[in-house]
Amino acid sequence: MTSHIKFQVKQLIRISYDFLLRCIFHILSVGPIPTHIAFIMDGNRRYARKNNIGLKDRYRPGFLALMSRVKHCYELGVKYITIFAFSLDNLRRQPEEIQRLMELLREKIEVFLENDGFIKKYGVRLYFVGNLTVLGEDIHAAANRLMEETANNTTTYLLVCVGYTSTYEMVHAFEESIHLGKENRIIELEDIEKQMYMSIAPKPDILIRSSGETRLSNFLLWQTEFSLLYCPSALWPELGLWHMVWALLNYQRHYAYFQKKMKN
Ligand SMILES: *[C@@H]1O[C@H](CO)[C@@H](O)[C@H](O)[C@H]1NC(C)=O
Ligand SMILES: *[C@@H]1O[C@H](CO)[C@@H](O)[C@H](O)[C@H]1NC(C)=O
Ligand SMILES: CC(=O)N[C@H]1CO[C@H](CO)[C@@H](O)[C@@H]1O
Repeated sequence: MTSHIKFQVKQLIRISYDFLLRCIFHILSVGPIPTHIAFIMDGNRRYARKNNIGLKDRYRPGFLALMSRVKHCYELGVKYITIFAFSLDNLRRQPEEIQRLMELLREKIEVFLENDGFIKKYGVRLYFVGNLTVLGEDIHAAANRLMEETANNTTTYLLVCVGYTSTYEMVHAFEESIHLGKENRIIELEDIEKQMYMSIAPKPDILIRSSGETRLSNFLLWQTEFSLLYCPSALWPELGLWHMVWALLNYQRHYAYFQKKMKN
């Protein structure tokens, strides 16, 4: 009997807590809202180890967390979300793990292509950013199809960085600028910026990296000069609404500073 009551009290506390967070979220939505939030989804492996999740399902909790965070952001009015799925460096991990990630990616692309409830509801345009040949032919083709299917959407954007590293992006952009540059013409900053893969979006206002790591790990080095960095210790699947509230509060507190910096 007492354990039953204890359970109910716990439930009640949890529901009140969620309700409270939602209220705070609503209050914050009256203030300035970032246009672009980028995520480094770190800590999936540690989370799986902590919770005895096998290799097969290692990335599933992380995917659920991702969808939940993305929806909250879109509902709040954030237009662009960028996620660091896996870098070129990640590909040096165990092949079995890469294969799992690829399978999950393929499965999710197929779900999006077949049942576009999420895409429709939020008017999402999907971009895969980076050297997509690392995906292999099948997944590359599916990714291209998904990009084409959503190409007319303009409400929100989801940028999925795969086979991406910042240094690779820069080299690619420099090469393109030189290639496109006319003879005897000095290459300007804008020429290079235009050739960056990420030029499809404004620079991120906030970069969140989970699991307490405070490195950028070759992600958006060019684009984060004025971004607010937030590195909560929560592992990626544990990153919750509370962390988003905290990031938003910090953003709003420093909003005047960011505005000034961005203009200069
Ligand atoms: C993309 O990656 C593939 C495979 O690693 C490589 O062969 C190719 O040169 C890369 N493409 C570019 C444009 O760098
Ligand atoms: C996007 O718009 C163009 C031009 O209106 C149209 O030809 C194309 O079929 C549309 N694509 C999709 C996937 O709806
Ligand atoms: C709001 C909006 O334009 N949604 C469209 C996004 O793209 C999908 C797939 O083409 C359409 O079905 C939606 O209507």
